[in-house]
Amino acid sequence: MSHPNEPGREKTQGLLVARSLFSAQLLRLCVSAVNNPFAVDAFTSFYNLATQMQIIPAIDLKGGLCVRLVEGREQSAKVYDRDPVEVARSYERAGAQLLHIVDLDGAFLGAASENQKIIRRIIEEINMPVEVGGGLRSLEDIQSLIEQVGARFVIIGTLAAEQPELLARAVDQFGEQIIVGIDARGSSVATRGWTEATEIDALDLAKRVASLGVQRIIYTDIARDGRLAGPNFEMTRQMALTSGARVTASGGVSSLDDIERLCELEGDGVDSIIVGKALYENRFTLEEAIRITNKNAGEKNHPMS
Ligand code: AMZ
Repeated sequence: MSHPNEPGREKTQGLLVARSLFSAQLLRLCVSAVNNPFAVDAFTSFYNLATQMQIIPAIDLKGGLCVRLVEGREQSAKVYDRDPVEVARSYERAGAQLLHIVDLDGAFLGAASENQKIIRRIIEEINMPVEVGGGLRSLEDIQSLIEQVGARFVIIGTLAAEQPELLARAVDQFGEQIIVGIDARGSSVATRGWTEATEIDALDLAKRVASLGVQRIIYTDIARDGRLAGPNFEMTRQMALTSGARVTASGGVSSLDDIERLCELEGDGVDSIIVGKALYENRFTLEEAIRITNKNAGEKNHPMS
């Protein structure tokens, strides 16, 4: 008979605890899927996203066109494509599993903009799920984006920094469909289209939103966004370690080497990478980036081969 303190027994107990936690998570997701039909697909993508590092292509919309800004400055907008629906289709053909869309007019205005019509068309035309942010400042905005426009996930920046109690209600209602965008200059969070500097520390905000139940944070180093100078690896890593939430790296990704290096942060909780300008500027293709993450996942599963 084995003794309660034997290592084998501890291992079995550990496995049992892990299994029951996993079952509890499954149950929670099933219940939320029944209560909220929009969560059914979120359930699927939860596992897709969890299996290996994801490359998430970005479409930033301004006046209905695909643009990129430099460090988020409205005046720096450069139009890269006039047909966002076709850009989205091309990303899907290249193998993306999730599309990131920012309604820049919404972020600057603080309200949903005309871009939502295009976002709805994109969602109708493609099969992959879409995460959308920019200008969501109330529960109604969030609900409408999910239920009327069809966003799988919504990204909340300003509201998360300014109204934590409202964020908590959004998380209660929409669970893991709520993603918080933490955009920072240095260590300080910026809001309202990045036009307002706050005194909120980015890592403190990450901890706070995670304690409210937020499971995913998209971290952007504003000083690197649109500059193709490489992401802020250390801060991205710290964001994941400090909060315990899963983190999407964003801002500055410029080369396949950046992708390789971000893959090294997977163990710390960084599980996805947003790529924007580098694709438009042909620094590398989406297929090449995805190939790197596939190779990495293969090596993880078969370390000796
Ligand atoms: O480039 C900008 N000036 C900018 C931008 N890309 N401003 C906001 N955003 C994005 C954030 C996040 O995804 O990265 O909009 C979302 C947050 O918007 P809001 O309105 O909730 O703060």
